[in-house]
Amino acid sequence: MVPARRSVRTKTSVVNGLHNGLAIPASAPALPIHEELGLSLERLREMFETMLLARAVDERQWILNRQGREAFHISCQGHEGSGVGSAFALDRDRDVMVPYYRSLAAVIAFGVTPRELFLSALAKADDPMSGGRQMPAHYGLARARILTSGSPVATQIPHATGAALASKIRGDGAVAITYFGDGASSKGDFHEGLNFAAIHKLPAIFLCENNHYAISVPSSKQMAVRSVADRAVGYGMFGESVDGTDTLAVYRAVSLAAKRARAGEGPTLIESNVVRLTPHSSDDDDRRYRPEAEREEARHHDPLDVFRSYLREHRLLDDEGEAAMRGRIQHEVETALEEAEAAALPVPETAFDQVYAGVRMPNFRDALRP
Ligand SMILES: Cc1ncc(C[n+]2csc(CCOP(=O)(O)OP(=O)(O)O)c2C)c(N)n1
Repeated sequence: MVPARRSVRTKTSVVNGLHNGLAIPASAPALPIHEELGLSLERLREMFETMLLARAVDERQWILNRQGREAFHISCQGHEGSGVGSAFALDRDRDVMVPYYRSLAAVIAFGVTPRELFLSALAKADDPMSGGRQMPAHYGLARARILTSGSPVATQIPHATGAALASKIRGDGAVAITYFGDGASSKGDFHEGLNFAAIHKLPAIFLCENNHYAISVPSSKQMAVRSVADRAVGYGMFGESVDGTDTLAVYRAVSLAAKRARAGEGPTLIESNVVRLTPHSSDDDDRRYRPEAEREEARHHDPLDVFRSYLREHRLLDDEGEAAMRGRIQHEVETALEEAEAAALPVPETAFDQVYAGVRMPNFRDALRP
């Protein structure tokens, strides 16, 4: 199954009388999309470089996993355009991100560094996400305004609603965005989080990255609606379905959602149709449940290729520019990994620190000493 190449607005937009589209008169000459969106050349290149960096970190993590150095990996490959397009549409000095395990590109765009990501992947003591206590890909960093993640699917959705409520109470103009998959949209947390946010007109953006699978379960087996965005009408909020392999389409949808949120018009549900270019995680084999033709088709919708083609077509990127980006990224990833590998592992006696208040880890080494 490949992502639907469509942009659907649900009936909610009509019900709420909301307008989703830039106010360009029909007679105006068509501008390139990035100009219409007000994106500078520098910003576009930054977006592309962030996508390339996310892919490079991700690919290195697969190698670390296969070498037995990283316990587990869950990939963002195919989700980079959605992560970067959405994060760049927000204000990272003000807004709050509530990510999920495929949000590697989004968290990099919000300021998490490759060194921090490798410290976390290798469960080192200086891992700023959890000091080596969480599994890899459980992102969270106060400095970058990223809420910590839990493992149960969809629990981050009501957390984002809470962050949006806090913003409304404080009146600080912050928007909370949360990311999740199509499978998560069938959980109770999704219903509770969206319902509450819509009732209270909270500044929240619910971004469903629909890669059309929940591990091995195709989306047709877990929802009867055509699009996750169709569910928005049931909550009385704006809903939109976009091609999530198109970075600029996601940028546009999230920019408009943020504008509505800051104007007090409430939350938005966006379905971002992406591709999953890898198995669900390092621990399954998707050849057991996905036909090869379908996996091959997904590779033709790689968001990196989609964005590169756009930049090339508009002469915004040449061979030299791309080679320079790739060189910088290779150096950054190598250096970050070297530093993370040289860093210390957590001391066993600290295992309960920050996990249970007032509980000390028994000193097993002394206890087991003959
Ligand atoms: C409550 C709960 N049930 C099951 C799991 C195991 N699990 C981890 S990821 C996942 C699939 C989620 O699929 P989806 O929401 O579509 O996201 P995707 O991985 O496709 O991006 C499942 C079932 C879990 N972590 N939590």
